[in-house]
Amino acid sequence: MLSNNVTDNNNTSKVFESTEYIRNRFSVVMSNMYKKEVPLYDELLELVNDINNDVLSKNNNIKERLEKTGEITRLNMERHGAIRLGKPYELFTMRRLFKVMGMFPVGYYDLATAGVPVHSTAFRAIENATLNQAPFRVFTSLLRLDLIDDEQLRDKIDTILENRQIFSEKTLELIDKSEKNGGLNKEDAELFVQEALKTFQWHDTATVDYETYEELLNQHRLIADVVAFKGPHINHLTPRTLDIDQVQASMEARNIPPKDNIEGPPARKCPILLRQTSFQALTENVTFKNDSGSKKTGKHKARFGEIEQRGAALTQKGQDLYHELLNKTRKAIGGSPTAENAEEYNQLLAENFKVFPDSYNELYNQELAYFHYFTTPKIERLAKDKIYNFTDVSKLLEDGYLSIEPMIYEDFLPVSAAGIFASNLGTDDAKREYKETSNHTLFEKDLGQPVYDLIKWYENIQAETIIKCLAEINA
Ligand code: OOG
Ligand code: NI
Repeated sequence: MLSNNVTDNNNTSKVFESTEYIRNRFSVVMSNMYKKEVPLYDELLELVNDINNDVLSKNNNIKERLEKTGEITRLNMERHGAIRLGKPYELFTMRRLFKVMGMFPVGYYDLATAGVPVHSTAFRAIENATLNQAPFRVFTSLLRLDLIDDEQLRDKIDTILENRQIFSEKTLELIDKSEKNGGLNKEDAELFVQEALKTFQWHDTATVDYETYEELLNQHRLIADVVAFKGPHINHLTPRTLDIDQVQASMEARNIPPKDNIEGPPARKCPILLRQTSFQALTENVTFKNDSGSKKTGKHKARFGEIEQRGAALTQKGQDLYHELLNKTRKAIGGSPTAENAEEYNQLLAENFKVFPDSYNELYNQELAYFHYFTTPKIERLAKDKIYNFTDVSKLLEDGYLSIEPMIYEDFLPVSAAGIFASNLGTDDAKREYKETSNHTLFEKDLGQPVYDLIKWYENIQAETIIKCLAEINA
């Protein structure tokens, strides 16, 4: 169904697989790999699936909304993963690799302010229809060596990273081929998926000796995770749930130890943005080798499980209000919540968010969220002699010729990301502060292109749905 009958530049009769097909295929093989690597992930998928089915069977309005926006078909396929890269070449090439699957960098996230020496983007599809067909995203971070003040260690890291190649020869060849021809045929697409997957797999042998590992770890646990291994192992793969509170409450019964609090906004009738929780990183055995050939076994914590619930995408005004209320709550309890004050934090968060309107009508009226527009059967009754345009939209909506459904937030939240990072790091790491912050320009230079602007993306998609409605009305 997702195959695309495209011919290549030379107009030969080769048939390319669609990028959606390749992306879905990649998401499936990655999920199968992660199930084997982290068995708790499989358990979590089962839990999320049960809860989603339960929510859908009990709430017809949620089901209808998801059917209308086209999200119902993607719900159980939806995943995001995360990787951490070491050097600019890796980010540059990762962009090219993801493009083969129709994934593009959206947004810039600065995590240095939250004590994590990386900056990031998320690779994902950028057309609404293809997002529904293949909803796979990868949060991708690049280590910021410029934030490491120990010059000697910085040089050492530089040398280690200089000597590593995280992509197989075959992957690089197929990226070239896809760029040159404008796509990959069935056989090449499958080969690409299998080869590219290798970059994301876990290696239980470190590339450095134990002393170096400890030195990296002492600088920051995350630096050890990026630098001491052969490649950027996927560190979590997150399914989407329709009720994260129910997942959080059911995790312990299944022996999946949850994080102390859910990141993001509080529970609401109309969910906004993104709420996330996770289970603690596994402690895994790693073999370290030294020059004399002797081996030492140590432990490494990096890979964890995460679950998310997605809600309405917010306008700049909505995001500003979200951050204001979140910061107010964090400030009142003295920063990130801990196991001891998680309950107090949740109560205060719910209290503070009472001023954030909790009906889709109000979110629309106050221009706090983005919406998909739909025509209603009533448009048959509209006068045929008038041409309708953007200025008529609110009146058409008011009079019932149009209806709206919230647009789902497709991206990430830096404060939540930092909270997830922190729950998997020692407290000392979580409290670190880096003086210098955002380096958006350098990130885009290393990436090799600008990232898509988040707000502009939602505005454009919203406008697209309005244009489609107007075309129907004016037809
Ligand atoms: C990335 C964490 C960010 C999210 O859901 O916010 C993320 C990482 O730990 O590498 O995946
Ligand atoms: Ni995540």
